[in-house]
Amino acid sequence: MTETINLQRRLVLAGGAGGAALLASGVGLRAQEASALPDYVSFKNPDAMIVHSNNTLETERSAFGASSLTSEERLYIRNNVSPPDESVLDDRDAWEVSFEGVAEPRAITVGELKTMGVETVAMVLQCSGNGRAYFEHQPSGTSWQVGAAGCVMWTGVPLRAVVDALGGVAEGAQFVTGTGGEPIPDGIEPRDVIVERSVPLDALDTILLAWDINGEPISLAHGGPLRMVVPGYTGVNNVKYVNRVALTETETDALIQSERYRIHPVGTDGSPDYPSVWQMSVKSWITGPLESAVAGTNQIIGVAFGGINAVESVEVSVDGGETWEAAEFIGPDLGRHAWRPFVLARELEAGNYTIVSRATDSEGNQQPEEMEPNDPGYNHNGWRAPGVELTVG
Ligand SMILES: Nc1nc2c(c(=O)[nH]1)N[C@H]1C(S)=C(S)[C@@H](COP(=O)(O)O)O[C@H]1N2
Ligand SMILES: [Mo]
Repeated sequence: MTETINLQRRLVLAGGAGGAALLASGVGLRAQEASALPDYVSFKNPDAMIVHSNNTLETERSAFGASSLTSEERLYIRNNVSPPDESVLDDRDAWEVSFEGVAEPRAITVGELKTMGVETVAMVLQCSGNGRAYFEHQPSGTSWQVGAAGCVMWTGVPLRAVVDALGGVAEGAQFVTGTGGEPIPDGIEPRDVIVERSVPLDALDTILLAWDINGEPISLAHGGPLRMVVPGYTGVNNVKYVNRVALTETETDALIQSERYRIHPVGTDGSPDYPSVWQMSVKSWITGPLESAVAGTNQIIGVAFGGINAVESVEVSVDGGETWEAAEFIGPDLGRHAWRPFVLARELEAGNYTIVSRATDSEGNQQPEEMEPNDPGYNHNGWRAPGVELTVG
């Protein structure tokens, strides 16, 4: 609890004081008080973003409100490498993807992919490190709170349709491996920086190769001209600027797969012996009110999702988890992989409250109170730490 409050205070302070020093210490700046958003994300709403660095921008918790979908203007950003040159968007349909590990491998342009099938999925895109700030061992890496996530709608061709058109899956394939098309700087070993991720072949039936986000062509920042999206899997598996899709017998040996993004004990190094960050677990958080509220009826709102499963229900507690009340979902159900905003209308007298939420998925999995730590601080879904300290007056 105190950790959360301290973080919030530090974020507020960060806006006023010496920005550069605070950035260096890993605490984000509120964008409206930072000098500017980085150029390639200048379309973002500055009031909605916390700038941790050029390559890491977090959505302000209050900016989620009760929305079923997150606009590109508010969606978080996480780039491991600098994006390709903007000129790749001059002719989006000319972008080429090579398909391997199928009966008839070949390269296909986005223009041709658009003739092979079309589907839309709403899904939570969430960085594996979302909630890292809540681990007590202070993992290295961006101190994301709740805002390295959003719910977005992607439109593209089902990978299954492309694989079928290419004669089906090659014998022995166990993984779908997608490669990001960022140019690799000279003098660097490609394997060390390439964004290449493998996910289990099971995901083949839900993966889309997407060209639109929320009904518009995907911006460069979010992976245009083409992104491989894997519903229910953490952010890193959703490869932007995808230029190769291979059905492979083994996982890629790129560092981002073999050593990084693994769940390993605090103080150890990552390796292929530990589980990869793949499927997401059930999670929720309160999005309002966040600091103060007026005595009387309050609409306590938040978002909840099941990750790889659908979300079934969500409860809210105004006394830090002593007693729970069922919240109601708001708006349409956008499918298994989307989040659902929720509300609890609650009478609150003047006083101090600790507001927390706890979701359950369709398989009966419920968010734990505390999250077992792992060295890099991935997959946080404990309900206690993201609680809100609310003063009602
Ligand atoms: N090509 C490519 N794909 C990528 C990345 C990247 O750096 N390059 N970052 C990954 C990570 S770690 C995350 S959390 C998400 C972030 O997606 P966003 O910036 O669109 O929010 O993209 C993933 N896909
Ligand atoms: Mo990420």
